[in-house]
Amino acid sequence: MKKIAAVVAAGVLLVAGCADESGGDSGSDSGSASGKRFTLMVGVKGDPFYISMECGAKEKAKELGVDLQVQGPDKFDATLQNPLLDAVAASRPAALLVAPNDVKASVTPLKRIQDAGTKVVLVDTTVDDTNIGASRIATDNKLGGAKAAEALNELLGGAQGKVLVISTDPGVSSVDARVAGFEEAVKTKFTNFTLAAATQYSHNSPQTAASIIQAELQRSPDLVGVFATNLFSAQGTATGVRSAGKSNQVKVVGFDAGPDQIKQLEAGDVQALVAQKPYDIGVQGVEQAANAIEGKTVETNIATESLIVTKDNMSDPEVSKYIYKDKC
Ligand code: T6T
Repeated sequence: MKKIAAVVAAGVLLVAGCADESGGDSGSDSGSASGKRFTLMVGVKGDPFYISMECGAKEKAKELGVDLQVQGPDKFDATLQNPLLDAVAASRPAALLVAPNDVKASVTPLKRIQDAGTKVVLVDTTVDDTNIGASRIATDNKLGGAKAAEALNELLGGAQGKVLVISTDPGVSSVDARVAGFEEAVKTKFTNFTLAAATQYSHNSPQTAASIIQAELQRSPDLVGVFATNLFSAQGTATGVRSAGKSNQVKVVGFDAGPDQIKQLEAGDVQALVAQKPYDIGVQGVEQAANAIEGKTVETNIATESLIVTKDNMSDPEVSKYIYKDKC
C-alpha cells in the first residue's frame, strides 16, 4: 500500500514538474497574487496616456507584491502588437493587462493567452469577442465624445458652419466610441453646426493629422471646428490650424491631456481637452486581475470618468491632478 502511495506521489510530482517546465506562472493556480508575474501590454510605447496608466498599475502592483512587466509596440498597430502578444503567450504570466490595438485583429492572440489560463484584463481598448477579458476597464468613451461636442458648442457660441472629426484608425474601440458619441450629439442636439464630410484618419500620426486639417481648411472655408479623438491627432490638428493661421476661425477640441496638449491649451492652439483618468485605469486593472487570480469577485465592466480641461480650469488642483505624466 505504501509502495502505491509513493508511486502516485512521484507521478504527481512529475506532472507538477512538467507544468512548470515552460517557466510559466499561469493564472490557473489560485491563491495570493503576491509574488506572481503580471504583464501590462500598452497600446503604444511612449504615449503619456499609457505612461500614466503604467504609473497607476505599478503603484498597485507594489502594494500587492506583484511583479509587473510593461511592454508595448512602437506604433499603435496590431501587426506590431500581435507578435509581442505571442511572446507573452509563451511566457505565460499569471495575468495580462492589455490595450488591444484592434477590435478584430487582436482577438486570436488574446484568446490563445486566455485559454492557456492567464487572467486577461482589457484596459482602455476592447475587442469584439466578448468572451475575452475577465474584466474590461475603460473611459466611457461615447460619453466623452458627447462631452467634446458640448464643449465645442460652447466655444462656437452660436457660430454657423461645419465641424470635422479627425480620428486615428477605424477598428480601435476607444476612438470609434468617441466618434459615435460626438456624431450622435451633433446630430441630435445642435443645429448651428453640422458634420463636415466623413471622419478622417491620421493613423495616430501628428504629421498626418496636420496635413488632413490643412487640406480641409483649403476645401471648406466654412469650417468652424474640429474634434480630434486622441492625443496625437489633437496635437497634429492644433499644429496644422496654427500653421494655416486659422486659430481665430477654427476651434479645436481634443481628447487627452498630456503635457504637450496642456502647452497647446496655454498657447491657444487648442481650446478644450477631454482628459481621461489613465492612472485609475492602471490601478483598477491590477486590482481586478489580482481578484481574478484570488477567486474574489471581479467587476466585468468598469467605466471610468473623463473631464473637460480648458485654459480657465487647468490650474485648479482638482483638474491639474489628471494631467498625464511622461514619467512615473
Ligand atoms: O486616447 C488614448 C487612448 O485612450 C486611445 O485608446 C489611444 O490613444 C491614446 O493613447 C492617446 O494617444
